[in-house]
Amino acid sequence: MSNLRNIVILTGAGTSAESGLATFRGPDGLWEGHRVEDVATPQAFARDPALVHNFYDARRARLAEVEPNAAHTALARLDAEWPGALLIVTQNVDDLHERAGAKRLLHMHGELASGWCLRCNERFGWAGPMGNGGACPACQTVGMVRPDIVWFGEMPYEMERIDQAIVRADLFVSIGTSGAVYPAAGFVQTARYHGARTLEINLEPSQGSLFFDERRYGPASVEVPKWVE
Ligand code: BJW
Repeated sequence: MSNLRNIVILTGAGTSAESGLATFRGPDGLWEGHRVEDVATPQAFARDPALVHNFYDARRARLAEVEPNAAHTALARLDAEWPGALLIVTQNVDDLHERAGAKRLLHMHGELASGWCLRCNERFGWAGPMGNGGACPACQTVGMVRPDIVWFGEMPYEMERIDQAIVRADLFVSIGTSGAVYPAAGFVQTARYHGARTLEINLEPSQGSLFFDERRYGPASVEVPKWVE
């Protein structure tokens, strides 16, 4: 990595799989018979808020039981030691990157531990279950708090900062993501277009695997520390 300065790392659910958090797609990628595309939309929330709150309450509870794995730790070490620009863009709504110590990190699809009041528009830390919306700590309105998660059809967070980092990147690395969800799935092509080398780390080829110059297939907890060394 001697002639590299600027690194962008995109992470997905496969990065946290070995910590014990389920991925979205594939054989185990269903939640109580629902596809994520049917639960993670503003329309689903408007239709059946209790169902959607249940989905996120269960995942928030599960998150409290798990720990970062060797992939998170290796990325946090790289973040601490890399002298050039580095940005970890995670699609994950868990906090395992920050618990491992990563600092240069963006959550483009929101965070489980955050609530968003649709009445007063405030966002705030939310550790426990939301039940049916809870009371907003800012305006005290009951039943108007939603998970601070980017659902299908909504604009992912921090797109401007992400685009700027990708355009400048010398190396773009994609870890444990299926490449099924845009705009994240398109980052590799933008990075290539602007001259970055591209590396995929995954259990198996993703939907965009042909866009990567280098591919390393195996568990993230093994392949990420090997790459960082
Ligand atoms: C391992 C492993 C191990 C397993 N080691 N690897 C262009 C074309 C078509 C459609 C669209 C388009 N642009 C936009 C759309 C619409 C839509 C979309 O992409 N639809 C697709 C289904 C086609 N996108 C949107 O609506 C987005 N918004 C948007 O585009 O706004 C407009 C806009 C315009 C212009 C610029 C910018 C924006 C919003 C998308 C929001 C996604 N939200 C979700 C749910 C919320 C979060 C949550 O509940 O947690 O985010 S969906 C879900 O998928 C979640 C994830 O972050 C996301 C990606 O999933 P991920 O991480 O890739 O997981 P999996 O399960 O798919 O894959 C796991 C991978 O890990 C696999 O590859 C395994 O092999 C691997 N793996 N174990 C290494 N141990």
